[in-house]
Parts: sequence; C-alpha cells; structure tokens
Amino acid sequence: QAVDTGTGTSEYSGTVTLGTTASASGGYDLIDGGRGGHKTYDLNGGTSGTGTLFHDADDTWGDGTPANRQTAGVDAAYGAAVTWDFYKSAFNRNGIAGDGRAAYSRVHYGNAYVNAFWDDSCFCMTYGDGQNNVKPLTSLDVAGHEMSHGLTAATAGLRYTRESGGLNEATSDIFGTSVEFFAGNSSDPGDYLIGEKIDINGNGTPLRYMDKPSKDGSSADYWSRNVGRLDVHNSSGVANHFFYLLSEGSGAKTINGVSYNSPTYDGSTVTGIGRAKADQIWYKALTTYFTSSTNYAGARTATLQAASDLYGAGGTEYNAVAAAWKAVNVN
Ligand code: ASN
Ligand code: ZN
Ligand code: CA
Repeated sequence: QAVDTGTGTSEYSGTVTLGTTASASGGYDLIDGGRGGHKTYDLNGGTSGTGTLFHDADDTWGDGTPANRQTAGVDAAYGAAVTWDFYKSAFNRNGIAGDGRAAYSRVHYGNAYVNAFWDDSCFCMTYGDGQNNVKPLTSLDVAGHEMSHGLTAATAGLRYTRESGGLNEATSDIFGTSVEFFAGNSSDPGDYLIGEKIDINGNGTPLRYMDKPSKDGSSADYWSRNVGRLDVHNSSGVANHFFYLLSEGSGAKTINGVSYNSPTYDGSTVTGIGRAKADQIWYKALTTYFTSSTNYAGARTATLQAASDLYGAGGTEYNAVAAAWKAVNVN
C-alpha cells in the first residue's frame, strides 16, 4: 500500500491536501499513512461500528457541499491531520498518546445530530451532520477539540465533572483554537471563538468565546465558589479566559479581523506573552502536573510550576501566568 496525497474540497477549509492510500484493488482509501494511518469512515446515518471506509477512484474528494457525502470526510480528515501536525510541531508529540498510534474519525453519525464527540473506548472521534444535515460538526476547531479530549485522557485524565471537567473542556477549546491558528487556513483563519463555522445557534454566532466566555449567555468569566456546579462546557470559561489573557492580554484587540475585548475580575491589566508560550505552559502543566482531580487552584499551581520549568521562576512568563489567574479570580 502506497502513501499518497489526494486533494479534497472541504466545506469549511477550502481546498486541502489529504493523506490517502492507494488500494490494492484500485482507487484510494482515506487512510493517512503519514500520520499513523488515521482512517476516516462514513457511518451513513448509523450510530455504531465504523460504517464504510471512504474510498475514491481518482483521489479527488468532496465538492465543498454537504450533499456530497465525501465532503464531511474531507473536513474531518483534514482536522485530524492538522491536529496531528500541531502536536508534532508545537510539542514534538507523536499523536494523541505520544506513541504514533492513529485514532480514527467517523462522520454522518445519526440524522441531523448536532454534536461531535471523542470516545476513549474506541480511540475515535465522531461527527453529526448538524441541523438539517447541512452543517456537519467537522470544522477545524471542533476536530482539534475532540482529538484533544484523547490527549487529555492519555495524560492528565481530568475527570469530566466539577472543576476538573471544566479544565478538561478548556484544554480541548485551547488546543482546538491553537490548531486553527496553526493551520493558517485562509478559509478558516485562527480566532478565539469556538465553533464559529458550524452555526450551531442558527444565527451565525459561535458556540463559545475565549476572550469573554459569558458572551455565550452561560459560561463563567471568573472563578467563584460554585463554578464547579456548572456544566463542564461553561465552567471551562474560567480557563479559556485565563488562556486568552495569558496569550493576548486584557482589553481590546483585533486579530485576523475579529475584535475581542477581554475584561479582568479586579480591573487589572494583563500583558500577554503570545499563544506559542501559553501553549507550552498549558501542555507542560497538562502532561506533567495535572491529575484526574486537578481543580482551578491546582491548575494555577501547575501552570506556575510549568512556567518556572520552561522560562524561569519570577520571569516575565511566570509573572504573566500569575497575573492572568488573578484576573480570573483564581488566587
Ligand atoms: N461535543 C461535546 C464535547 O466534546 C460532547 C460532549 O459533551 N462530551 O465536549
Ligand atoms: Zn469537549
Ligand atoms: Ca474557532
């Protein structure tokens, strides 16, 4: 079986290259041989098993519309590939578990299913087709989000409840966002919004906002005693906001044409250190210091230790971590 490079027309990311594999029986399979052999399957409305592996005669996949069933497969395969490349480039990590093993992706789950999910028992991620089956949940940030649940499961193992669950969700939003920036795709440029391509609210607004999480109507901007009682997709706001402040700083800023205005709990001003360093700090904390029960206070300690390890105690980066946690009321 030969490793090939196909061309895909995605719904959200324009024309992309895909890792494919020439099939012994002719044509090509959607198997990314350069990235552990990641496979992408068509569930064709099913909700279990793997359905059928995507296959194509001429290695030209999808047409950018949801009516073509390959299109969601193109987006999903591209998202998994970019996430794989981001882990390698940013962290020198070989796949989700660090051992070179590929996950797999399944698209067209159920009928008009408006969600996507990682399942650690199959080491796989799955995508519904969204409202009216026209907005599959296969955008870059969502793919990076789901795949990063695998990363968290393989490392810290943050329990999916209370504050540790919020940190688990935030880790997926943080790296999903970093994947989107890393891709540098002109059809889906990097932003600090989650799910801005999939129109989950039906009015063009994103699912979540990292600069000011409360803009979604449900998420927490700041830590409070009861934040762990929120749904994990809302208690995540505290860490998403921390990561935004650490990367970009407080106040008004426009990035790739999107305007942000990030507040602080105490009116303090935070100066960002850039997303690349913030990624390093979060990754080191996740993979070295977080445990299954880490809460927000523990995340503060862990990220300060990570910043100290990477950039020195009491340095600019260390002080920025302290300032960003203070700005979200984690002390
Ligand atoms: N899409 C959701 C997530 O990845 C599914 C869930 O609630 N587990 O967080
Ligand atoms: Zn999630
Ligand atoms: Ca986004």
